[in-house]
Amino acid sequence: MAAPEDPHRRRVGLLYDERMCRHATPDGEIHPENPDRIRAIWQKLESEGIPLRCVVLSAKEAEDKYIASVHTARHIKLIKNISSKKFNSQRLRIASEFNSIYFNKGSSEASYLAAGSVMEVSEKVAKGDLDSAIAIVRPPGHHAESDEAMGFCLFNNVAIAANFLLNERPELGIRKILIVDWDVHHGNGTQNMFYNDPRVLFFSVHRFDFGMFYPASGDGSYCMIGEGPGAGYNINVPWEQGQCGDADYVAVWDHVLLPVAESYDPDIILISAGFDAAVDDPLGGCCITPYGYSLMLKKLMGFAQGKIVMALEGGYNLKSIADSVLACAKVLLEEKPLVGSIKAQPLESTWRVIQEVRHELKTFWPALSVELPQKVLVSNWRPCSVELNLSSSSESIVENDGGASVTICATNFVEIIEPLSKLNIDEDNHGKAITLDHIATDKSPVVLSEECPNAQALMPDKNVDGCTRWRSVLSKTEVWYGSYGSNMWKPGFLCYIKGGKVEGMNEPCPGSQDKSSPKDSSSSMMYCFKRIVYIKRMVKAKVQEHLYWIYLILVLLLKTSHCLWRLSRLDGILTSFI
Ligand code: Q9C
Ligand code: ZN
Repeated sequence: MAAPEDPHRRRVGLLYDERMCRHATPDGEIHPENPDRIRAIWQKLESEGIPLRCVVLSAKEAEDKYIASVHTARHIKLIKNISSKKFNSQRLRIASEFNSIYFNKGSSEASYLAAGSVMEVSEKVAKGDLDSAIAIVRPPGHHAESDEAMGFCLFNNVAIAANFLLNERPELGIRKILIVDWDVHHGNGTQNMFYNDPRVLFFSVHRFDFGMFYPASGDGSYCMIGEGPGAGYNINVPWEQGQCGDADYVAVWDHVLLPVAESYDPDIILISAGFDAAVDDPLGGCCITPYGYSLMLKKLMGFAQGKIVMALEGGYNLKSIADSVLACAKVLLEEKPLVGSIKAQPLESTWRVIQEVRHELKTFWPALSVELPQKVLVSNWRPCSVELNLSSSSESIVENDGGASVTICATNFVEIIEPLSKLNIDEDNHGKAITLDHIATDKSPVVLSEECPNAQALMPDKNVDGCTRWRSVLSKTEVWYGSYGSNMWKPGFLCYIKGGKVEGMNEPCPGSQDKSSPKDSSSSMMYCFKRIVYIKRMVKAKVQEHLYWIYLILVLLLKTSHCLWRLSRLDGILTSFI
C-alpha cells in the first residue's frame, strides 16, 4: 500500500524506459555509450528503493514538430529513417560520416524517446505537477548540432525540451531557462542552439585542455559568451586539465554559477547531467564524487523554486554513474541532510580559470566584478602534476585512439613553461632568428631530459651574436603543424609548416601552404582561441624527436593572445628556417 501523501514530501519524477536500451553498436562492438549505462543506473535506484519514493514515468516519443525547433528537417529525416530496413546496407557508412556516431535498428526509436522523455518531465516540472525530475535517457544529446549527429548524440534532448517550454507552453510561465551542463565535455550543440537567445542561459563546465579535449574546437572557450541579444548568456568554464574534482566544481559554483544564477533568476533549471566527470570515468579523467554531485545539485535547488530537471548525458563508468545518480536522487527527495566532506582544495589552474571567466563576463554580471580575495587565490589551492598531452587524437589522456601520443609529466607546468616563455621573438628580424635571453644555452628544458634523452642533441645551434640560430635542427622537421580550430572534421586555420606526407596520409595535409585567414564562422574562434595549438598527425617517433620544438610552439602560442597576426608571424619564422 502506498504511504499516505505527505504534503511536504518532494514530488520527484523518475523516468526510465527499457526501449532506450535498443540503441547499441550494430555488431556488438564494445562502446562506452552502451545500454548497460542506463540499466546500471536503474538497477541501483531500484536496489535502494528510490522508485517507490518517486513518480515513475515511462518514455514518450517526441513529435517531429517539436524537434524541428532545434534540428533541421534533413537531420530529423535522417534520424527518423536510419533504423529502417532500407538503410540496412548504408547505416555503417552513414554513421562513419559523423564524428563519433553509431546507428543500429533501435537508434531511431531511442532518439525519439530520449528527446520526448526530457520534454515530458520538463513540462511536468514546469507545471508544478512535479517538483523536480530525473530522466535516465540515451542516446545523450548535448553534442548534437542542429544539422548533425555528433559525439554519441543524435537529438539534442535538453535543447528540444527548453525550446518546447519557451515556445509551445507559454502558459506555464517559463520565460528564462538556466541550462547547467556538467558533462565533462563541452555542450557544443546546446551552446550553438541558444547562442543569441537570452531566454536561455547556457552554462557549461568542461575539460578543455587548451582546446585538445573533445570536441576540441574553440567553442568551449571562456570567450564564447553569446552573441547579439544573447551576449552574456553563454558561460563556459574550460578546465585546463583533468584531475578536477569536488573542490574545483564547488569553487566554480560559488564564484561563477551561483552569483549569475542569483541575478538571472531562472524559472526552471535543466541540467545536462553527464557523469563523465565522475571519479573513475574512463573518458573524463576528473574526480567528482557522489557527494560532490549532490552538493552541486543542492546548491542549484535554491533557484527557480527548486524546479530542476536532470537529463542524463555522458558518463561511462557504470558504478560511478549509478552511485552519482543515486546521490542526486536522494538530494531531490530531500529526505536527509547531505553528509560528506570535500577532501582536496581546488587546483591552482581552477582559480586561474575562474578569474578568466569572471573577467570575461563581469560587464554582463556585476556580481562577478568583485575581485576575489587575494588570500583565497594565493593559499587556497593545490599544486598538481600536469600532463601535457600531445596527440593525434583530440581526446588523449584517458581515451587513446592508438595514434601518435606522448604524455609529458612534470611536477609543475610553470617550471617547464617559465624558462621557455622567456624566449623572445625578434620583431624586426622575424623569420631570421629567435633570441634566447633567459635560458642558458647549455640547459635544455628540465622535462625533456627524461622523456627525450636526445634533447641535448636537439638543442639549437650555439648562440651567435646573442641570437640562437634554429635553422639546422628545424630543417629536419618533416611534417608538423599547429592548427587553430577543430582537429576533427572542419579544420580551422592551419598553420602548416612545410608539408609532405607522413605515414597514414594519402595526401599532403589539407591546409598546407594555406596562409589565408579563417573565414566567417571560424573567425570568431580566432578571438577566443587564445592559447591553443594542435600538434598532430605525426608519427610517434617524430613526436619524440621534435618534443623540443613542440614545446617551443606551445609556449609561443600560450604566451600570445592576439593569435592571428602572431600565428602568421610564427608561421613565417618557422617556414623560413626549413
Ligand atoms: N578520438 C558524451 O559524453 N570521443 N559524448 C571521440 C575520438 C567522443 C562524448 C574520441 C566522446 C563523446 C555525451
Ligand atoms: Zn561527455
